[in-house]
Amino acid sequence: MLAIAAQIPSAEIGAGYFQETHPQDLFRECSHYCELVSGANQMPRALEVAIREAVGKRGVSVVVIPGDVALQNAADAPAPKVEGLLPSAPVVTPTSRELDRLAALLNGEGRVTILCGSGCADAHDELLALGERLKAPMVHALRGKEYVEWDNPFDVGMTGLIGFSSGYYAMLDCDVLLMLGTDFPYRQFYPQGSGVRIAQVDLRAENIGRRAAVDLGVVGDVRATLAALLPLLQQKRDGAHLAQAREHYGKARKALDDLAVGSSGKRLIHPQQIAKAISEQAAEDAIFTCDVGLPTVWAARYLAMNGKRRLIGSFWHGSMANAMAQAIGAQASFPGRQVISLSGDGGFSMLMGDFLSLAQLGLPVKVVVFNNGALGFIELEQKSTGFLNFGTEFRNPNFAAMAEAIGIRGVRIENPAEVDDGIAAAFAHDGPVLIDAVVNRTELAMPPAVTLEMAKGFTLYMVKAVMSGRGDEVLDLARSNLWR
Ligand SMILES: Cc1ncc(C[n+]2csc(CCOP(=O)(O)OP(=O)(O)O)c2C)c(N)n1
Ligand SMILES: [Mg+2]
Repeated sequence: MLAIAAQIPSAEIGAGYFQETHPQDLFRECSHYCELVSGANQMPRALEVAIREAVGKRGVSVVVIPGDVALQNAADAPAPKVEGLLPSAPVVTPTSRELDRLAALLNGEGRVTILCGSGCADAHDELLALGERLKAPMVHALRGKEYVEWDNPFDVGMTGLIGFSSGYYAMLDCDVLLMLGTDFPYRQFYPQGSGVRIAQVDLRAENIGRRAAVDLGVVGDVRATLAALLPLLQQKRDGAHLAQAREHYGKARKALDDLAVGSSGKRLIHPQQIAKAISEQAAEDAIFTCDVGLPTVWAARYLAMNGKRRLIGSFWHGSMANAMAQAIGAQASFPGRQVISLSGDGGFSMLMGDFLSLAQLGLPVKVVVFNNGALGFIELEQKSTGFLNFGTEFRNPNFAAMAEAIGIRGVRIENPAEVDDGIAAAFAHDGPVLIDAVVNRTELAMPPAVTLEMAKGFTLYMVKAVMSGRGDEVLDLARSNLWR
């Protein structure tokens, strides 16, 4: 992404002028490249550098230009050559020595678990061959979900705060952990202690070893590395580790699916039911975006990927209100694809003015608001750490009626029996739609009898246990850690 940010007139910079900020400072933290252009003679070179940085590092570049500089006559510079501006991505394969070392580690005795991140994009075939060869369960980080989970008999779910217990335990209970294209940041979820050996494959050398102490780090892209590695790997015979992890995953999956059923007659919609219905009714190549907060949890657990669908969120910065904004960008870039925003009521309200853009620009985005009347995720954090929830409640309008008032189709769903038809009608509409899904506020099971004392120092595990829907796990954790 290349962003061009305007600056105040160059003669006024540093004088505390009207509207003065320093955009190059503001955006520095969330971009790879961010520079002020002070004169026409820096152009087009600064712009070319910005483009190369954004493409090469697959991220954001920002060029800051004062209006008067933008209006200066172009410098007498040669036109850029497109070939040199957008080089194609390299194929990076480790040396044969490194591949031999990695193969030796994986060929040794012991149960292997694989942790997959977004670096596994385009490597589905190689991953499956690897899982088969090593009889290894695969856990994914959230950003790996869209590349790893589908049609994958080795998948045992996600790890992390909002992950599955099966993902967590498959990583904890192994002898060798192989990290593939992942920078999964929560160190607490990596196996601790000396018993487990860790190998990491990543294209970015600087990422190796920064989350967990690795025994072997290999620089390469996942697909090319696996293709070169596979011929060196022996077929493992013992499938017990994989079978155990799969069984655990099957149970976790079933428990989650059981939560996604709506009981008719009961006027309480589980948000899980909404998410599952969205997944079942969405197009084969739909682009989903999900808000930070509980919508990310529902997306991670109930949206089925297939290699053609995409799932986009603020998975790194974790910045609220991302989903509709990302959906606008996705729909503008792919006018022919179905784009569905899983928005929180908090997130949606935060950037509600931009909702008008859907009508203004004619973007047929389907915005699903999980209307739970609260900053649900925060409420959960408060409760699960022993605090009374505070300042989290909303007095919401009828979002569907509001949408209709501004010329966008609004569908309000208040009853489990209306979910399937309501979503079908909304998706069939040829234009933007808002689905106001009135869902249960307190959805995830609270651990019984948590005291502040117990919660101290266990925040992460508490929240994790709550997320897994199993309050009793918290007591187990507290018992084994505190009362030993
Ligand atoms: C800009 C920003 N502000 C605050 C937060 C902290 N935060 C994370 S999730 C969340 C609540 C989200 O509420 P909502 O959009 O209603 O989703 P819910 O969890 O209720 O489904 C908050 C306040 C954040 N991540 N980003
Ligand atoms: Mg909410």
